Amino acid sequence: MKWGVITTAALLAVGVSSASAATLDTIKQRGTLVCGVSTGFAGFSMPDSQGNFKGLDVDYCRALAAGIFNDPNKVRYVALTAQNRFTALQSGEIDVLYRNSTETFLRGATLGLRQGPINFYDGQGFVVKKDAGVKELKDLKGATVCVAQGTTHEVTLGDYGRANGIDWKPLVFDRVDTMYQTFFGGRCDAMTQDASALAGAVATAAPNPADYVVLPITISKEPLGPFTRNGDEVWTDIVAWLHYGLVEAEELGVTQANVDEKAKSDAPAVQRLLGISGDFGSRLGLDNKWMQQAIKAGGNYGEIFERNVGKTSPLHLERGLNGLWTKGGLMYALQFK
Ligand SMILES: N[C@@H](CCC(=O)N[C@@H](CS)C(=O)NCC(=O)O)C(=O)O
Repeated sequence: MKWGVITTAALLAVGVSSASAATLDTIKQRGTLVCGVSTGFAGFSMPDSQGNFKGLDVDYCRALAAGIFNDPNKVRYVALTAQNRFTALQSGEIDVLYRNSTETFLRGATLGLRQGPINFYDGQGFVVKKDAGVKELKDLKGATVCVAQGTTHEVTLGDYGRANGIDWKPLVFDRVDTMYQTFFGGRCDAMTQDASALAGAVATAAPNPADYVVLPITISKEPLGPFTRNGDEVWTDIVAWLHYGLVEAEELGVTQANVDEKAKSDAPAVQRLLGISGDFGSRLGLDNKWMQQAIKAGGNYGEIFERNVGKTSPLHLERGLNGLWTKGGLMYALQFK
């Protein structure tokens, strides 16, 4: 009996270390994390005028690099379209995909990929010109609707139109910049994508943002989160616990500014999160202070949200579903225990 237990434990330990050998070891040897992001989606991942990527997804890449290397700049960004994002991960071109990607049954079950904790709850929305007088989706009967290829939106647009007798005509784009140019150039009556992306598009790509309105209607759930490859449970765990750690930090009031001070706290939950007790990081092949390093890089979940997409950002989004569970939202961290 005793032997049986020891043997099982030993086998499990071997299994864990061989899985972790893959992605984390490759990243450590390379000295850089390779993060798949979008080609340009304001608020989530978008290069600034110097070519530096900025956004909520980018801040997750930075926090992850900081957790591994204690340096948020040790990231190489690979800009991916909706069409080529999953193949880039399958082929090993990137270590992790943080690219406003909706988690679905088929993406989880058929692509050889894992879906991590949701870092943004979104929904498919519509933007129209204010003077078009569109009040509800039925007003878009016969309308041309710009939509991006390879997205959940392409499918949902068709399903919703058929189910509700709205004969809109999809105009499908491979490149999002061409889609924006076409819509803002007046060729489509409406454009559909994640509501957050529409807010970003109006704020950054519209010739005159005040001329457009994002309708207060969504036709789907779009839970966005990170993707990793099957077969590397440790790496998938690291990506998952990074998110839980950033949400837990918000719950516990640990911020980018006070993380050093909080590391001296004797509150058990804070000590475990920040690696003062519990040895959590080393169980994943990381420094025990990995979450301290990650929080120092860009703050907790709430700080990342506010800076990139919140009320004071160009997107002006409310926390809504992305608020903490204690404040009516869906952000809920598993415990570091
Ligand atoms: N969340 C949806 C849509 C994601 C998506 O790719 N959206 C397009 C626009 S609707 C985008 O962000 N494109 C940015 C880019 O291609 O760089 C999905 O996972 O299918």
